[in-house]
Amino acid sequence: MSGNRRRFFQDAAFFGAGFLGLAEALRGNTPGNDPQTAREIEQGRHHSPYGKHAKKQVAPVPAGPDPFLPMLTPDVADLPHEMDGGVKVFKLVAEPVKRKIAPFKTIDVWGYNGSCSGPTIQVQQGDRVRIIFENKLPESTSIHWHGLEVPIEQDGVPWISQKPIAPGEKYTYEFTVHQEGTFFYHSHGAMQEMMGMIGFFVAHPEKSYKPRADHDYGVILQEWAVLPNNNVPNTAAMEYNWLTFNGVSAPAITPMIARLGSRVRLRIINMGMDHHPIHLHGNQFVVTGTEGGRAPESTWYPMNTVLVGVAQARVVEFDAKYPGSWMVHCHLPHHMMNSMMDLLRDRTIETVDTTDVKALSQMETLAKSVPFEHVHHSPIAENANTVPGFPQDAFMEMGMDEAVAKPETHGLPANWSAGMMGMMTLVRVLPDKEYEEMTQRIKSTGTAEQKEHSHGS
Ligand SMILES: [Cu+2]
Repeated sequence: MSGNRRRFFQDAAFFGAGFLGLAEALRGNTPGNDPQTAREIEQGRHHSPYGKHAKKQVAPVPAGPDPFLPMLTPDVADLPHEMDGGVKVFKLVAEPVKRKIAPFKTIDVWGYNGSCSGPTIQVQQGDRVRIIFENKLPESTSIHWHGLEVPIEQDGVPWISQKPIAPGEKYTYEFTVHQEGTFFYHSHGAMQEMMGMIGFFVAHPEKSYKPRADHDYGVILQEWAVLPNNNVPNTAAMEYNWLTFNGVSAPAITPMIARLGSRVRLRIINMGMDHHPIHLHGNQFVVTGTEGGRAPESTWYPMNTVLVGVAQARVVEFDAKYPGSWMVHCHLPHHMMNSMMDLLRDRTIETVDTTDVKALSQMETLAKSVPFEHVHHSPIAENANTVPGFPQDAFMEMGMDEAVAKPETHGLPANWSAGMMGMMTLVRVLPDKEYEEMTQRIKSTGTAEQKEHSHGS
């Protein structure tokens, strides 16, 4: 078994460790009880997040990168790789994709390897990577490695650094990743970007971040303008009616699961037209990284809302101290909604449908067409119709628990999905016993991306 092959299995093993809740093996990260750090401090080699070494000359520490815990991208698979000598080889295919963004809405987008958002590429600082790219789009394209310091001929800008990759053509990118951090790959055509052509490119650090995280999750922010009864996003639009995390709208987004007492890392990247203030309920976090890599600890301060601007990455971390299902969502009001126009189909919105009976019957008709069970909406006052401004949120709820059920939603209260819309998901912080049960449930039932992880090559 070659070293590289062994290294791959090592990576896979560490993925399994985190996913199956065996992250204890990775814990004990304070400088006092982390052998690596303790040794570095002892030998005067402990270095800052910038990588500046202490001046003192010391004997070399045994070489080799630290094992890392791969990031999980809910609802998106990892891109598998093979080893060729010392090179990690990925095969990336640009192609049209049908993406089910809600139980009643599938859109025609463009992505990579059948996925939109594109599959997650994970490497480690120092890796040599080769991406064998194939264009199955009806037009030319190229791939830009956003934030990565690569030679100009690898930069993926049509006509500037390479010729456009024509339909049916293959092109090979190859470079060494000397950085650590949260990067992305995307088409360098603006309309293709808005058609969905983006994915994570995560470079895990050669030496583990301190403190180490027990869970690592990634979210891609995207926006879509899809007219009623249409499936193709209008990429020239300036207004959006569908907002997604990893290519899925709430409540169809898979919740993130964390063990009570663990440290959670959440990486968020934005490839849209708007900036998104991402808010976490019930917890404070610190921003530990940007699209430029790890931020020095001296810059960390408590927050619970982080603005993720276009083309930016923000990495936040928090200690999951409080059990519960905590919302993570964009706080722009119109990004906390889904378009229901498709459900109306050839019906018109009747502004007189503001009474309980009429609204309820309309919602029931819509729900039946999907189909899912419609739960009676929250109570309204008897004289609601006499109050100027009514209705606002009344009649907006459309619970669809069963239509979006998966292992990660198990145990949520009835009608939990009614208030979940747009860019919105949950971090479910579970005590040990529930966490173990949940990981067993996920393991035995599984979802597409997790199966991908478990047999990846
Ligand atoms: Cu937003």
